[in-house]
Amino acid sequence: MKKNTKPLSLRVPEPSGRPGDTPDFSHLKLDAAGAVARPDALADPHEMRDMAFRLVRVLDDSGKAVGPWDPKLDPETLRRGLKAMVLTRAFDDRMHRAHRQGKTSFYMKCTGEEAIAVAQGMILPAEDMGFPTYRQQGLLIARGYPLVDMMNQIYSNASDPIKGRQLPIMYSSRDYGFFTISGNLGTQVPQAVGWAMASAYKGDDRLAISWIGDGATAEGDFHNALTFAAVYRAPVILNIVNNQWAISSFQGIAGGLETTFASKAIGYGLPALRVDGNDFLAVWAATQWAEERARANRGATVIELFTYRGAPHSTSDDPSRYRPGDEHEKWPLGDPIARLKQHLIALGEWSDEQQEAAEKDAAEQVRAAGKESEAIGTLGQSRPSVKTMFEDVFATEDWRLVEQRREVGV
Ligand SMILES: Cc1ncc(C[n+]2csc(CCOP(=O)(O)OP(=O)(O)O)c2C)c(N)n1
Repeated sequence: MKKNTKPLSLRVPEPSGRPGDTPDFSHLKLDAAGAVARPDALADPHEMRDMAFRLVRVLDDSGKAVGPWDPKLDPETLRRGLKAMVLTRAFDDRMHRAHRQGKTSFYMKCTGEEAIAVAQGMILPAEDMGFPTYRQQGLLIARGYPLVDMMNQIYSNASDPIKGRQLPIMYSSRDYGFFTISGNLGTQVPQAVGWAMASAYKGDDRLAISWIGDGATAEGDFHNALTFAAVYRAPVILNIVNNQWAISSFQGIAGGLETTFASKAIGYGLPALRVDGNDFLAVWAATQWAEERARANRGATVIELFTYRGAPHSTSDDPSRYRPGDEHEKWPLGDPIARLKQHLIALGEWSDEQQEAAEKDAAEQVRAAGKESEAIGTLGQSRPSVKTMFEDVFATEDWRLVEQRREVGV
């Protein structure tokens, strides 16, 4: 056996801060707003590889939209986006509280990530199927899905659209372009690619869009999906939401330390954009770029959305055990709601009073939906008929299930 000068050892990546440490983001290389060029949407992937290592940003520190990626949205669209983000946050806050009050068994917030699903849900029509994770509730909210139906699902009550069969927040709505959420991380990405392949195979006009977290990119499904998307030029937008954390694991453990998540696309021959995920305008512009490309039959785009998970991973998590308590406040890309608000105010199209009114209105919408849903029942107070437990296992009735149902006496 050969001897090394030093025994071999493994490197185990560690985050830049642990509880009690001062948050340190000095290692991040953040492009200034407006600094990154905008390639033609039909560009060849090899001509734009550097995009995977840059950061597309539109809103500067004073809230001004600058540079070639400014999507030049009209104030009405901006206000709609802001209100949808505010509503998403209000919904999260109420449902998180509902968990603490014992009204539901589980909840997950998307605090700090609202711009992503809201902007993308506004750009693409519901005919373009979304393949979300559990952190894209903004997609349903931006598309006007009834809040009361979301709550009924969370409470697994008698009006739960998916009949109490799933963990809270695992929504499903074909009509709103929201593919059934699965608890198994990453599975939705190859499914999105397959859906997009089917659309192209049929000569249809519809696109697919998927999301995956930074942690889940370590799943094999993510890599299989990229191969298929590239080989067949599937009309799909493949988002990676890099919120820095996968429960208690920092993004370096999933492979984000040596390179960017966007750059993983390069090895598959796919174009990649890396975007400030807390900048509503940058998310909008990048998504439109990818959409234009897909609609022109140039295939898939990978978009890394650089953001920060502001809330605990879920109601079962306590982040103070593994990261500095004030890390979120120190996040250099700020808060997506505050930044869009600042932009609209700078344009003279919004005010602190209007913001306050919008927040009050959102809280009121959520409260009204809450009352309606809670009247049907919170966790355990009302539930779908036990009989439905045996339905939809197969498309047609199966004698074994019929027997089991009879044994239960329903
Ligand atoms: C295949 C699989 N492995 C593990 C889990 C448990 N799990 C649920 S969420 C999660 C972290 C995911 O982190 P990330 O992909 O970064 O998304 P985020 O929660 O940060 O949005 C893990 C490990 C799971 N649901 N499925």
